Amino acid sequence: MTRRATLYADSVVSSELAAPVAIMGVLNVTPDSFSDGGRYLDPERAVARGLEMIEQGAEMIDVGGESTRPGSRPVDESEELRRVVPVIERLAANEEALISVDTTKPPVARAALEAGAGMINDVSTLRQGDELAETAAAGGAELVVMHSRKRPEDMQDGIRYEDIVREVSQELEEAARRAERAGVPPDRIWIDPGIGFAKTAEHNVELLARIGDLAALGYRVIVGPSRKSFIGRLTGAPVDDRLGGTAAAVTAAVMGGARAVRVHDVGMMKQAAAIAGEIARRRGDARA
Ligand code: HH2
Repeated sequence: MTRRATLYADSVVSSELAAPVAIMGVLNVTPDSFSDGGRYLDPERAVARGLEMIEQGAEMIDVGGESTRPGSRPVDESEELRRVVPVIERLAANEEALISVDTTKPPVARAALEAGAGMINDVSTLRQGDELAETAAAGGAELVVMHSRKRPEDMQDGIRYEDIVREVSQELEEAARRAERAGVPPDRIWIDPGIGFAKTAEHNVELLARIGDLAALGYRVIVGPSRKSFIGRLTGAPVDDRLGGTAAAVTAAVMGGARAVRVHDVGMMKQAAAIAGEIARRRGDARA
């Protein structure tokens, strides 16, 4: 069975992994993403990078044509389509991984599914209505609802939470329920705390410490801490030197019950997730 087929069949376990954790490789076909911006704008290089990550063990590849880093500018629909569709078409021909499209625009999501993607990754928590969820439902696709507030341009302004984990949980649960009402089956819905989206470093750490509260909502949890600025804030490490911090965050997420992690450094994080997943499983056995 291919990894893609295994992912669809509830369990995201690839046969060689003892622990049920899937790796989503990040592929930004953008000039301005915070860590890999400009490296994969050329479709040939983007496809080669996607295939490389699949080779390293990624079960999913998340293709994005619009940066969401704090302060980034929106991209118009035709440009986003031009960036992602040819890359998705080529990667989807590979049966080994599920291709995801990182977009908030329903027409881009529809075109991506037609090109062979099987997952929509929405960083806007369905704030713009139900169309993305309806698109996922109509295409039989998986849907990630990621927590954020406002748009990337101004999301870091006036961040306020009384209880970050409770509020993120509530907002994600509401969005996931809306997705269900729009026709997406619950076992095709993923929730994501949105590390770095309208959050301070302390908020991100708090969320990682209490991933179990999100997992308790009953949807599969995916977490994307890879190379993000909270790691720089806590350690002083520049963006191209955050492997250790990312591995620690991946470990915490998996120990808390995350079923997938969205990362740039696929091989390294596959190792971290496998070991963390194995330890979490033993800990569960010991408690049972
Ligand atoms: N983070 C980013 C983008 N999309 N999707 C999910 N589900 N979870 C995340 O944490 C997440 C995401 C931001 O990171 P990146 O894609 O590396 O950078 P940019 O937005 O600058 O392209």
